[in-house]
Amino acid sequence: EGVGVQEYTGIKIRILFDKLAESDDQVKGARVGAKILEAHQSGALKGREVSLIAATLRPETMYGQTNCFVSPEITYGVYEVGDNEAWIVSKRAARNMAFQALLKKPRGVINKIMDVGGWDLVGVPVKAPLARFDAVYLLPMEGILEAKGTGVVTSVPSDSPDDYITLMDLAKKPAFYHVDAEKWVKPFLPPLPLIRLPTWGDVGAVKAVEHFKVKSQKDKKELAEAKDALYKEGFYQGVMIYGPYSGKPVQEAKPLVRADMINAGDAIVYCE
Ligand code: A2H
Repeated sequence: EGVGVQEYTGIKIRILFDKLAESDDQVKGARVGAKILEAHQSGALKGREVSLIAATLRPETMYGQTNCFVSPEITYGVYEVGDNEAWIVSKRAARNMAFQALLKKPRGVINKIMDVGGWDLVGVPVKAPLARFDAVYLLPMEGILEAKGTGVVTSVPSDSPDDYITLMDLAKKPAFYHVDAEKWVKPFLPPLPLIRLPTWGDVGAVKAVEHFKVKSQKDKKELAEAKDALYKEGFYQGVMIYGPYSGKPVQEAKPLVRADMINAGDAIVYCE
């Protein structure tokens, strides 16, 4: 990484507590989302809207979200934002956010309401802004770095080889990954076309993963090749083929989609 500032779009992924309360899904023998649900029903989160903030460099792809990834290895914090909200992010991100005056005012103040482990969130239903689905699910991803972004990665399998191969792994080995693939993964696949690329066509990540023979997340070399090839074209030659900016180049659509989400209260600017 250079010395420059990376400016992310922080996407608000809202927890759907009513839907969570109705579900009796289990993960690793425990009720899905039990800790966060209890805090919302009768504890420290009562009356608050609770969102995970996912850091992305590709806001124009948000129409293609099929789920959101958390790391099973990260303990996240749940932080007070204003009087009625709470955000789930890594501790490191919370510190940066506080100094960007994004959390509780004044600048620099951090009020952590509780901790929540990545595993405590797997299977929780959420609303992802601009996604084609009313509800999607939080799923585990091993490769999430705690030292980057917010530690929360929203998933666009049509355009991100990392996201696509992770979902393939979860669908193939649900018992190993402790996920209910029939309910949380398969209904959202295959990925639908969003961006057209000259070489990689309309669902670029799928084509690149197949071309470079990426069989699982563990094929690091092949995965890196797929990403290189795809991202080289993505920014300069991609054209939107879905949504209100259909027909526009990705470069033009990106700031427009971002501004739409920020104006709707569905996204923030987050820098590090
Ligand atoms: B991107 P950069 Cl469709 N650990 O969003 C691992 N990956 C992370 C992360 C973390 N802690 N935080 C964010 N990311 C991902 C969309 C997307 C992304 C598409 C295509 C490419 C792409 C949907 N996932 O990123 O190292 C997030 O995934 C390609 C680089 O700061 C974020 O944008 O440059 C991107 O990596 C940020 O990576």
